[in-house]
Amino acid sequence: MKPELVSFKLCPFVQRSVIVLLEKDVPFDITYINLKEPPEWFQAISPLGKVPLLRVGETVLFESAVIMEYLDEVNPPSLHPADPLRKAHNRAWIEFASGLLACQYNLTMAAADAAAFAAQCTELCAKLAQLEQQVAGPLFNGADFALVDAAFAPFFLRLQLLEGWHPLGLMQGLPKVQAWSQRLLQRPAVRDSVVEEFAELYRNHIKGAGAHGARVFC
Ligand SMILES: N[C@@H](CCC(=O)N[C@@H](CS)C(=O)NCC(=O)O)C(=O)O
Repeated sequence: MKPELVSFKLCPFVQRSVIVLLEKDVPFDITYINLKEPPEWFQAISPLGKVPLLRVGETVLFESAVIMEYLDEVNPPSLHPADPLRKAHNRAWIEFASGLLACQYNLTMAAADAAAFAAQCTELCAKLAQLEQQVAGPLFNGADFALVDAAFAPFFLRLQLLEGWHPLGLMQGLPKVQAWSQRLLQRPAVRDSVVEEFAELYRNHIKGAGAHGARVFC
């Protein structure tokens, strides 16, 4: 059965699953909705009112980490490390990646003024410094691409754009994180995981939010 992802075009959480599906060359459908005016059918099936959803036949899955794991499991070979401890460690860092995405959202869309923006930069730098200790290099676990890499890639794709629009140097002094980010962004599955007009849409989204990030990046 062909899986169907329900998404909106800028969602980093949906992007994780798109990367996994592209890495595994699995056919899928993707339906985009407007999150500001979600259609009734979406409200009826989304327990948290959030994307991603994955529809497989009559079953609806939600939560990006759960969806990634399901897609990985039914499309072997697995992108998780085989060792249970390492696998659990990867899952823990996937959760950390979600915190990083929330921080990036606050930086771009929520920080009301320069002070709040600076506080988000400080928090992001601290989180990235934590990450530097964990990256084996060149990818998170070493040579093999894993689900944990797919979970972080949407963050790095956005960070690259933000740094291009207004250099903040958030990865300065973090050589492993920098090299990891470069490797991820070179992967076709990562590059192809967003719509063609992504950069423009992302910038307009930040502008539209009208927070301090709009003045910095747009
Ligand atoms: N923990 C969720 C987070 C998903 C999430 O925050 N999705 C955002 C879009 S990127 C959303 O649907 N927001 C709508 C809302 O919160 O009302 C996951 O990992 O799937």
